[in-house]
Amino acid sequence: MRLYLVTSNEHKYQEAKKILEDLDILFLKAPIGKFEIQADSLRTVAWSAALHAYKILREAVVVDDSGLFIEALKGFPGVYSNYVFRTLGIEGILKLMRNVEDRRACFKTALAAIVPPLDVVLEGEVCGTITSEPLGKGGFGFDPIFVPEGERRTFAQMSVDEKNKYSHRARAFRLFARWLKENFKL
Ligand code: ITT
Repeated sequence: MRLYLVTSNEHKYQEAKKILEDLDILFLKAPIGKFEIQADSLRTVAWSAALHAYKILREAVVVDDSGLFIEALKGFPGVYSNYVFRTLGIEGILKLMRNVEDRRACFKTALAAIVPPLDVVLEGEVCGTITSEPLGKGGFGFDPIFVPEGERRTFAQMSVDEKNKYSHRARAFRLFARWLKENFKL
């Protein structure tokens, strides 16, 4: 089976690939971009992007839409994480969090897949805390300021395998791997 991940983000592809590597599938980055609607839930964004990609490719597709939800900011940047990362950036988030004691935050992923004749939407989540300064050079996005529960290092201070032990994306893709095994005997 050939399965396309629809994303412009190479890091996402590398993280997901490690989770799916035991399955007998050819996991590729799609030759088309991710079509992103503006919506207030990750599930809606992921599902509409998957549908759009499937209509073009007519092959099995999977989309991951993710975001960082900060408790003290009432869930901001959430579904706007991509835009906020490109505009305010990490420094902007740290500024908003200056002198804020409650540092709790969660990363969430909604994964939508169309694997004919079936489709599915799954979720993954990891909670932790926002640091007061960026730490580490690995990963992408908000990785340098997020420490998952049970760790002292940020995601940016970890290898892909270490991040995959905890991450929202890895959790969603492990559920997806199980779903593929159960439904397609891979
Ligand atoms: P695609 O939409 O093309 O897949 P993207 O990077 O824009 O790539 P999202 O819209 O799903 O991905 O993610 C929104 C933002 O949330 C992203 O730009 C990052 O800043 C942040 N983000 C998502 N997952 C992350 C992770 O595992 N580590 C750090 N930041 C993450």
